[in-house]
Amino acid sequence: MPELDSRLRSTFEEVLRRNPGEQEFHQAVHEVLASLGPVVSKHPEYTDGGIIRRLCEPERQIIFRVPWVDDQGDVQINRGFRVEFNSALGPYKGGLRFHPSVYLGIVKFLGFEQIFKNSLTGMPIGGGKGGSDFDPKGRSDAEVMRFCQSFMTELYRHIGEYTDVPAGDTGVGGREIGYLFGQYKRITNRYESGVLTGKGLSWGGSQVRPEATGYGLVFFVDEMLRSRGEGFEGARVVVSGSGNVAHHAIAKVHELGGTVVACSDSSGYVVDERGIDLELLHEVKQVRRARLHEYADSAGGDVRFVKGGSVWDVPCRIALPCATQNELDADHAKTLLSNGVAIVAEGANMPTTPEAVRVLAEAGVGFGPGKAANAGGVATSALEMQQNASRDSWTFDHTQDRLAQIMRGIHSSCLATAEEYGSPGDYVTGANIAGFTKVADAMLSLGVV
Ligand code: NDP
Ligand code: 2IT
Repeated sequence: MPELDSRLRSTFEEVLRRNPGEQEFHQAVHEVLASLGPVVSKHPEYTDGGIIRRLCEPERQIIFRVPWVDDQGDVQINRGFRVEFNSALGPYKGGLRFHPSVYLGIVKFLGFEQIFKNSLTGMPIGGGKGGSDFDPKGRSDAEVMRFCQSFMTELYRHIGEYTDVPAGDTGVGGREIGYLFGQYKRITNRYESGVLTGKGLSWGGSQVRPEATGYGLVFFVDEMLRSRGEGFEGARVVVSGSGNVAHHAIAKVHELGGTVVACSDSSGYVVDERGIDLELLHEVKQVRRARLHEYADSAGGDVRFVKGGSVWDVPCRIALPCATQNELDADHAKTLLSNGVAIVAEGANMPTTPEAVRVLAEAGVGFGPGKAANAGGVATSALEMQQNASRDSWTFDHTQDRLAQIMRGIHSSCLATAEEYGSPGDYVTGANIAGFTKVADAMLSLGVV
């Protein structure tokens, strides 16, 4: 890990001491603090006012039992989390993740990232995250519904349009948001649309929200390419994952003239030189909820499935990690480099390890960090809240234009901030500092709370 500025070292040591064993949280905090050296030199009020120490301590952490009954009649117990990290800019905002790997350290890393990401969008939203160690794989629809209802039976008392607004993340899509919203509505007897985002179109959802993270990522990369005088036309692209973010990133790359030749899930990856067939991918992953080898089984021809392998072995010019944290390490980065990669941009949260980021930076590869590149999802959630508040609904084209405009704004604010702080072209420094200063200034104005 790179050295921290001496004024920030004790803050990081305090984070390590207070949050033992939460490796992902330590990593996320270190990555932000490593960018803040030039900021605290220029603005001693941020360290003197305890702003950074306060930012590293969540405002509230909620952990609860989620009991539910499976299809065999057996009682299952999961653990639920909601970390309300920072509300200086607006109500806590961030997704819910259902995955067996979820524990407090994962929720805290995601919540911490969310503070800066949400700030970068320019929308009035604070940062939070939640989820459960519930594993939806292999569970029936009825089991997922009972789980969501039990989860919301506790969560409802902590959230609200002006308090905390959850949405989806890994393992939580439109189906789960529906069950969660139904239970919230039943318990509270309120049709409070603005309490959750990612809703269905007929019950308060926004156009473009399902597509927003993947589309936003590709809009961001398009800006990165333009700043180098290039474009997507003819580019060979590899995407990891095959869920919400990956699917819509692939769609937008194809629309802009690139070809995504490979994608993955936790069982392996497929290579389809003609370009990933999104209809087939949707059928396999969303309708059948099956494993990715079924894509190759159904496609036939030269389509290959590589069990357990790394999708980063597939040569490409643009690599878009859209699966999970720490999925692209230094060895993967070296393989990508030797195959001629020019741009890596994160659709997932923290998918690239710090060592891999260093390898890519040293080689001059354009690197778009998640808190900037994947901010389109939460930005469109904020547009959904805006539509709910005004009891309005916008067209697809209008909403997509707003998203594209927000992504262009994030891109230019990253570059301008990186330049201002002496690291031209460094999107990591730009995103961390631009995201941080807005929150820090709000916290200074609001006093010690
Ligand atoms: P989904 O649940 O829709 O899809 C997740 C995909 O990643 C699946 O293909 C899954 O494979 C794969 N995956 C998950 N864990 C692993 C793993 N350990 N190894 C390999 N593959 C894995 O989630 P999303 O697409 O919504 O989220 C993907 C990433 O994007 C996450 O990091 C999330 O935090 C981030 N993100 C999501 C946003 C959103 O709006 N949804 C917004 C911003 C960021 P399998 O099916 O085998 O589990
Ligand atoms: O990581 C993320 O930004 C999300 N999962 C989306 C959060 C949201 O509130 O839309």
